[in-house]
Amino acid sequence: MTMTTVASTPYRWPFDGDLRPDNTALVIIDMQTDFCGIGGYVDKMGYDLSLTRAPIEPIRRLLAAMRSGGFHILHTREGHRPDLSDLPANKRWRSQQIGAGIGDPGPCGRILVRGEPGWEIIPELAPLAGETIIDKPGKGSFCATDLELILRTRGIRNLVLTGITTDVCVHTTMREANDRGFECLVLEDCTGATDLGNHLAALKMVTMQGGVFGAVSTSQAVIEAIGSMAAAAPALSVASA
Ligand code: C5J
Repeated sequence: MTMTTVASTPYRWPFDGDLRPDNTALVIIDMQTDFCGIGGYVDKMGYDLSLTRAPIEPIRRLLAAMRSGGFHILHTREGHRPDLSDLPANKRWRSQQIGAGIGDPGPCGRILVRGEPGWEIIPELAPLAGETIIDKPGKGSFCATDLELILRTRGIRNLVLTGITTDVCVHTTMREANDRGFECLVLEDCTGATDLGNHLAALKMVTMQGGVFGAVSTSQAVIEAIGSMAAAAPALSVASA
């Protein structure tokens, strides 16, 4: 077996060098207008949108590379049913305290409600037909979704995690995935938080205990690893001919 790994901290990822397009997915978490667009949920809460918009370009480049490399691509969207039957009362109450009540009308439609303009994935990172979209009511992508079933059915065990926000939905998803035995890599330039300190702290947490939830890297390192796989492929087919 050819070993391909990504330069990352605190270990080269994945741990066993088994990185292939068919066992690896790019997961793009919650790149929705509500989290990075003008008039969306994060904007209504008064946070700095430049922090949650910073990963857009790096993700766009990585997405193009992983699409052409034949990797699995998954997108997630956080949002609630229009009747709010899946919105816990405490989540709604907290959002109201900060002036961005989930389910309330806003400049981008009802905040964090499925089907509303603010809930849509931003056009720069729009899913292609055939790419999986996971709709989730919570922070983690495994809670109350069919994500695990889809990953296991497709034989995916390596997850490259990107999106927003680093300290909330990306971290919760990484922790859920790690506990289920998935091998996770989070990319520092393809994630962002509503607070830079929280972004940096969330990344640092991953690197403790030999990589307590996985490893941390950059989009460039993943793109280079994909390039080295592509460069090795013709040599392998010549060698086996
Ligand atoms: C939050 C998310 N922060 N996508 N959602 O409420 O991180």
